[in-house]
Amino acid sequence: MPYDHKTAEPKWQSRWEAEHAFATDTEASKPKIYLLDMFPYPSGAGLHVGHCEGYTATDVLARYKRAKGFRVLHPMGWDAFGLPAELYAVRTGIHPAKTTAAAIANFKRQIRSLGLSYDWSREIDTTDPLYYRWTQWIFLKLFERGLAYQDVVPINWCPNDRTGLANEEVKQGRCERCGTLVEKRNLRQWMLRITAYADRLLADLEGLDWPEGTLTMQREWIGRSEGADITFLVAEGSPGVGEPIVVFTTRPDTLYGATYVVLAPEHPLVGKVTTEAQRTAVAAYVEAARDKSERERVEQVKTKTGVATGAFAINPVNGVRVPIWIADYVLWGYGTGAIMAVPAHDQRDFEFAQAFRLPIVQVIAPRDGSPISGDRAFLDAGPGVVMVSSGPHTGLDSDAGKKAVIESLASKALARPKVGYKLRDWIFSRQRYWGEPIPIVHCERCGVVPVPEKELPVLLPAVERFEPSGTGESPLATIEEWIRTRCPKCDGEARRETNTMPQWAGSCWYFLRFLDPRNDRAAWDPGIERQWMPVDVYIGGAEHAVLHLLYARFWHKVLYDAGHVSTKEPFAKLRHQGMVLAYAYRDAQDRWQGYEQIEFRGTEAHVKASGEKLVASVEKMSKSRLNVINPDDVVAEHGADVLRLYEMFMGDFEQPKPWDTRAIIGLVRFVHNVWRVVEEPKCVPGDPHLRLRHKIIRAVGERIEALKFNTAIAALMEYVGEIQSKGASGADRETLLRLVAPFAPHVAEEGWHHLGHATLLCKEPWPDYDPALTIDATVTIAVQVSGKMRGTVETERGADEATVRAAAEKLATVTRALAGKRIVKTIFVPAKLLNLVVD
Ligand code: ANZ
Ligand code: ZN
Repeated sequence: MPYDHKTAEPKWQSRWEAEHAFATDTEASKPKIYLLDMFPYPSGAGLHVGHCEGYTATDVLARYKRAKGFRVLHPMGWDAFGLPAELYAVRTGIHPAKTTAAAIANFKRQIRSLGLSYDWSREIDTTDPLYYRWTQWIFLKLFERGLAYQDVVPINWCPNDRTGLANEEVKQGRCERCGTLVEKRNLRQWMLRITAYADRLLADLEGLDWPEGTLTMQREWIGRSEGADITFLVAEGSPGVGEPIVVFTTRPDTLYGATYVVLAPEHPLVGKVTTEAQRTAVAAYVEAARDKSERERVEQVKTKTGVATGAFAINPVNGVRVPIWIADYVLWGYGTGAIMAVPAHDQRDFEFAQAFRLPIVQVIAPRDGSPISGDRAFLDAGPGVVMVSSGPHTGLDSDAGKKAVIESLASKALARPKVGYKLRDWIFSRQRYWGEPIPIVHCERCGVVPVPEKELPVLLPAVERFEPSGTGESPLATIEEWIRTRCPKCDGEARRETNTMPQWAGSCWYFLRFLDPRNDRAAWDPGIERQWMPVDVYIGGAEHAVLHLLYARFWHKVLYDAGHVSTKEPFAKLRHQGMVLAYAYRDAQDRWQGYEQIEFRGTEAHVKASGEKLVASVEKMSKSRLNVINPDDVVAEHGADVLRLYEMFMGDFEQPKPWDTRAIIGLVRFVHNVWRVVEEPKCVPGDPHLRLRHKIIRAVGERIEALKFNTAIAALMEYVGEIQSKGASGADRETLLRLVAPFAPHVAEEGWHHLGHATLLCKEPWPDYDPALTIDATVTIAVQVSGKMRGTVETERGADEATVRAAAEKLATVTRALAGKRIVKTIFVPAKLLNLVVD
């Protein structure tokens, strides 16, 4: 009887569920492993094959580790607050809770159809008041520790979505969501002091088993740089004479080459120092700069813009009068918002100086006197670089020079060492409805008062309209009866905070709630926390390299400091699944066939074969391109096992790879072949595949552990091919099913049942292997005569010298070479080589 996935898959899924097969084992004597997926935003579009890739990988690990005797925590939930549901509500009037519930139901149906072995009794939903009660509780912890505060800040404002955006949500000056150019607006905001943790967020990256690229992105995002604040005083004859202009520089060694100073357009000194003659031009420039976002300003490499103030400042190290300019390549939010410009040694300053004909003075040079090109030398500080034309500091190497320059000015209080960070405090409020209410009330007498813990959660009230007010306030600001409350401190009249938390909040700690999801007295039990944390393997998309993964680390450290968690870091090991791409044109699959060496560059796949280089084009899967593969279709046509196997077999787990509809057939055949082995009525006598079987057990286990799923499946294919053509023993059949089970659990259960077992295969242990049996029994030994290769002999592994020599001397080629000669010495390398040295 052929295998029918359509009946088998739902049958086993129901049985697993009925028997609670994947309930978390809490047996403390077993080793633990916490395997976590980045939980999805339940969008209306449903599951993507990219989701399936990551989820299948953790599921293979989970099933494998359970079989290896681990207690496995493998939960799933929903990151369900967010803008899409709210925008949909604005359009249709349907409450976000409704659309969210429908999307969750659909996601859950899809995930169940894949046979993923989650412990559903731990399911969580960030929009559930029983969950966000604790998100609000953590906010109070942040508030208590002075890490949550209000500030009026220029925020990125999306005029289309009518809400503030975090820096991370702005891409090239545009709203990441809708692409509208982002404006600046001054609004009262809640801020989280993530900068207080900058050094620890940086230092603790050291101990993490994370992809190098992600570590680098976090380091760059934090952007620590050591340097100094140096003071230039406004010169005689300029407005604002004597005012200090403090600049931040990482290169005090270049101070003698500072030929002008630049203020950010927002700098408060701009008005003070601008001369009458320049007033109009400066005002116009400042106005224009207001609408550009920070990132946009940094990225405008080509066209430097700026305007002179007409004023001058004094370079503190040599007394030279330098002009004061205003330019938007200097950011108000970084350092001091003012720089000393050293055009000879800084690329941006060089371009600016060229455009505005400002002097360029070289003050550092290679120590060995090697020439530099023209008047610029963008040399990094380091031992090979010395200061030149720098008065008493001339000849010092750049690192010693930095210190010396700071020291020489420190006595006059014109310089002090400083560490700068790119990291900004996190703008934590959103003027939105569909988010966690910030648990704060504003009292006229007491000011900002936290809602007492026992009054949490602050529930989202029912509303009729979801449109943001457009004044910068949340839709909650229109619900008077909700806003009006009593002050927890003085019991006087007070008003609720109407801002909500950003979408990132719920995902900052969900992995902790999974530990103890139904606890209604605490966010989690500390004893349980110690039994499971940290997350051992965390799998999700690389797009979260700096947002979620930085915020969650920050919250975790705060919780650690407050004594609520036992580990400094939440995620010990992190891996990103490679993106699943689509071919950009129809015949690309034909060009692809038979080529193995693929290199992805952007959206192109370069295929190398016998010297010629073919290019296939690949692209992201997207609705607009009509190239999205719906997992439902694949499950319906081929079954979940085939989808799972294909996702794992497509290529290296961490590399991008295109979906190739035709290659699926290979996996359909594999499932079919597994079934045929099981169905074959007779077993072969004896145990002809003993060594191969042990080898495969070893290979599959090792490759799963290394996340080399594609090569694990390749080993299984080899094994199936061999036992199918030569006949399987009883041990072969059962082992095959055990090894296939993590990848294709349904056909494996069906086969197990067919072999007469009443137990569930997912509860069975992983087979052991004997290391000795994983090594080939026979070896090929090279035979040399006086170092010259004369042939090979096959012997038992472990054969001694005499045995090998006896076999070697039977070879005609060897006999000929030895004829008439005397063996004076033998060199024997067991299992490798025998060299008969003759005189
Ligand atoms: C003089 C100099 C000479 C600089 C030189 C660099 C090279 P990182 O390393 O990224 O921290 N800078 C300081 N504040 C700035 C701001 N608000 N907007 C734009 N640029 C700013 O960069 C520090 C360097 O960036 C500082 O060192 C300063 O330029 C510039 F050969 O000072 B430097
Ligand atoms: Zn009060």
